[in-house]
Amino acid sequence: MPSRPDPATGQPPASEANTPVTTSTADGAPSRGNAPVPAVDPAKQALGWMHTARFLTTAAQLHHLPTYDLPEIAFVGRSNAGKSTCINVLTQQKRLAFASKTPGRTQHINLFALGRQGQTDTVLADLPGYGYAAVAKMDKLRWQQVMANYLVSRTNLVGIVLLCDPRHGLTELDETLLEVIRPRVEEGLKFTLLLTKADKLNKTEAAKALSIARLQAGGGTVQLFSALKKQGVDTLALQLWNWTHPPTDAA
Ligand SMILES: Nc1nc2c(ncn2[C@@H]2O[C@H](COP(=O)(O)OP(=O)(O)O)[C@@H](O)[C@H]2O)c(=O)[nH]1
Ligand SMILES: [Mg+2]
Repeated sequence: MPSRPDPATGQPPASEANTPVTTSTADGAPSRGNAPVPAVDPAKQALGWMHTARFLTTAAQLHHLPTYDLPEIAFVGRSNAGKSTCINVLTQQKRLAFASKTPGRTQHINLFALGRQGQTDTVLADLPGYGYAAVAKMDKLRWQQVMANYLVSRTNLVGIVLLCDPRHGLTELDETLLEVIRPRVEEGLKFTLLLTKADKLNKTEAAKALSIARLQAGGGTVQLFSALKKQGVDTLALQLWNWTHPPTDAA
């Protein structure tokens, strides 16, 4: 059976790793030598892994961005979609992604490192937000070029989280981005569309937003997320863990 390593230790999940050892008693009857170990919640462990996030580096331009021989997950979305808030809630660090709000850094690509004991096993990339109210056409084109180049040139990229405020729906720039992403998703790139600020929707609106987004996303998963209500945080943490730690056939 395939097994995944444990987010906390890099070892197989407790349920498998700690399978009690069967020994024999004096009368030859099998008995369990080890006391049962409580099951570990994989989502909690994934959150623990997310919490190890630390600032790695920043670059104003793509060609200045170092490439690491590690799986990378990119967070993209229009400005104000809730990207910084999502990264902060996910990593349970109040100011991690807001660092990118410091003047001059808003258009930078910021990388964060994830991994226990300072051993980086995954890189998170916070890509510049896009779609400011009065963004110049040239800026739009430049941004699209940066995104397209990023998606094509980051050979270590394993997954993309696209954030969208469902009250505004997918914008033209989201659609453009999806067109670049889709062929890569078909090649195996992981993708999820996060509908942010879900706390602002009632049940009917949420269901409607999900079904529309599923049609538009065309691949990957679509999920509701609320930083305020902590909705979807566990699911996303576990999903990112699974993207970067695919099961190994330990058969
Ligand atoms: N109600 C609500 N507001 C949110 C949520 N996430 C972010 N926001 C707000 O949306 C605004 C933009 O968030 P921010 O993370 O800075 O967006 P970014 O530009 O995509 O990084 C801020 O005022 C946040 O407080 C959420 O889950 N619920
Ligand atoms: Mg931001």
